[in-house]
Amino acid sequence: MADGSEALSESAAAAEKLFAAPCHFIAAAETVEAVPAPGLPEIAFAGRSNVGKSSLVNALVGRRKLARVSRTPGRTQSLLFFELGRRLVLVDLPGYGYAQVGRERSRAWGALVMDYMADRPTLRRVCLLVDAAVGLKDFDREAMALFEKAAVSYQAVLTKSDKLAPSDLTRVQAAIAAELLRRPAAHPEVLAVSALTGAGMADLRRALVDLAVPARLR
Ligand SMILES: Nc1nc2c(ncn2[C@@H]2O[C@H](COP(=O)(O)OP(=O)(O)OP(=O)(O)O)[C@@H](O)[C@H]2O)c(=O)[nH]1
Ligand SMILES: [Mg+2]
Repeated sequence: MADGSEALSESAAAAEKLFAAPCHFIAAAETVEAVPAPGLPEIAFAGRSNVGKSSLVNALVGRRKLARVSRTPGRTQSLLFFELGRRLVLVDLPGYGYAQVGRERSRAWGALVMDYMADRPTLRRVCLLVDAAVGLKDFDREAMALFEKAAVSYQAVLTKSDKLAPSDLTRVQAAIAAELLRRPAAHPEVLAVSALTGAGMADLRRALVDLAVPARLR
């Protein structure tokens, strides 16, 4: 068949192979000094506290307890670095925008993340996670402004898609895509995933595989 479906299944297989590779913790950084030296291409996962960043990192690599998931928002407070198959680094960022964390901590978040991003040539993309049932909030827009300032491209990924009916999910996805059209650093495609059911995970893996070191170079 020359209709493109072969190419599609080829990239899907390549993506599944990458994310099935061994993944291990490399470092936790609470200060910019503790951030490991840049090496492999990196993808960072950002979003409000409790949006499901750690759950998504675990689901991507098919592990349950790699990154710690918590019922208490604001639990991940450092940048967590995980190496995948010697081809890619995944970075679980601390969450922002949790009321109890307060303005002071929120500024500290911005400063730490900005310090990390400002000088990170290996950072290929930020996945900006947005709870499908909550939508974009001003905290997310502030985060986008920060990524833009650091000249880092980002892609919106709706999390917890299992909480919404398919028609509502499509509506939220379209509204966010329309808003992101006005932001040149934003990837035009808005994905939707559920770490709980696995929905959309293959699409997300496929969107990220091209950012890794190609398998043939390993
Ligand atoms: N229904 C549903 N719940 C989810 C999903 N992903 C995560 N959760 C729940 O959301 C809560 C927060 O998940 P985490 O992965 O710890 O969120 P986080 O963004 O890493 O949170 P912080 O590190 O505190 O910023 C937990 O109770 C998870 O079980 C999902 O796909 N569907
Ligand atoms: Mg977390």
